[in-house]
Amino acid sequence: MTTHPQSGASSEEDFRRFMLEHRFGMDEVVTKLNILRDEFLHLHDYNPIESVTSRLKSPESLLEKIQRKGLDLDDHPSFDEIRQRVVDVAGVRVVCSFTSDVYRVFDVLAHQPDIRIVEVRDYIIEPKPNGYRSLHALVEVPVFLSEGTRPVGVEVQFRTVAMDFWASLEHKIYYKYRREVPAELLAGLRDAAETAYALDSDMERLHEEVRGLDPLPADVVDGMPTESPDAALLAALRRIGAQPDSGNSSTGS
Ligand code: 0O2
Repeated sequence: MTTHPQSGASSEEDFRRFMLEHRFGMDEVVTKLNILRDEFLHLHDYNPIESVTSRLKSPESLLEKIQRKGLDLDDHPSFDEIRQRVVDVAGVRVVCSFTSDVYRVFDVLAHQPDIRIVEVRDYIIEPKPNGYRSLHALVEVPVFLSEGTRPVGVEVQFRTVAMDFWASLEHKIYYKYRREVPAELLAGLRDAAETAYALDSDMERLHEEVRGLDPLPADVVDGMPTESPDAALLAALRRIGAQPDSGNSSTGS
């Protein structure tokens, strides 16, 4: 049976299968991360995971990336070739509070016995020239189908809130200007990326300092304003002091 992405009925079925397998793999990884998040939330005094989201590449975006990766559709590349070149058909994004959390959550996931780490790209230590920072891990997870087990590749992006804020703005600008972003905007984005990274470093330092202190009393935490320019700092203090997000206002002691 041919596995051409664009010809004939069997290809349509192959394409459906290709996308479904990626969705299953993505769902497996999301479940793993949500379990970790719930465990941290309910059984530990600190939750490093702010959010877990996922997306399957749209057919249009997949076609565009197949071409960007140098595959010629006229050559009818097989789904195996596409799988090898386009590794982010299934994508999961984990947003963490602090940079150290990014590595901590990655490490916990990477040590799960059914996860195989295929490749890691550390754009935090080595940001892209435009300022983009994130930790990218290509993982392989087994998907159990009626006909057997299939390893599926999923790209997991780990980043902080500040990195995520920057990346979503950059993504919007990139598409607004159809990839022809004016030079001064590019320079502004690079500066903003540095500012975001400096904020991450400051918050990390404060977080470490606060962690070394006794937990804050509940009445102090409850009296903290919720709207403030330092909302992120307050959120960190609250998390350490009393977990108000989970509706629990105990001191955590
Ligand atoms: P979308 O819309 O998220 O699906 P390579 O040619 O190997 O260097 P590749 O294969 O794109 O590049 O891999 P890389 O660099 O790991 O990027 C994979 C995904 O990371 C991208 O997917 C984006 O989601 C995100 N990403 C990478 N670089 C940037 C960046 O500079 N800015 C932003 N905002 N996101 C980035 P897609 O398919 O490009 O996009």
